[in-house]
Amino acid sequence: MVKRPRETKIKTWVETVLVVAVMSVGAAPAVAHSFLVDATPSSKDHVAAAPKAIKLRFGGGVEPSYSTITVEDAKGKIVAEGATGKPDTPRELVLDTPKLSGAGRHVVRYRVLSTDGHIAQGAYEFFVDGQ
Ligand SMILES: [Cu+2]
Repeated sequence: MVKRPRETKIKTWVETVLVVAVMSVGAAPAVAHSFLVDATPSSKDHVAAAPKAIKLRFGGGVEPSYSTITVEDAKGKIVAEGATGKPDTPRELVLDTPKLSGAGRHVVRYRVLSTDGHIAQGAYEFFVDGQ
């Protein structure tokens, strides 16, 4: 009879963990992971000239010092890398691209640390039509 209360306790603990796990899964869509919600230029955009900066906006706060954005030009060469943020816009990251030039398909890749501890990463393309 010494074992009984302990078994009950463990069972209760397991049940609690399961309930919390199920709740977490159910609540997942409501939790604002820092997915990309907007970008300038945006995915599939056609712009007349190479942009001087890439701006990404996420669904939640991001940590600039643990985040990276890169841009590849039409030749696949990385022409800019980094990410800066401002305290008053915690969901935005900017990559200055002063050396970006030339027409064609450009690829933006990002890997960011969300303030909730998750990593969000992805890539999209945009097109420079002119020049
Ligand atoms: Cu998250």
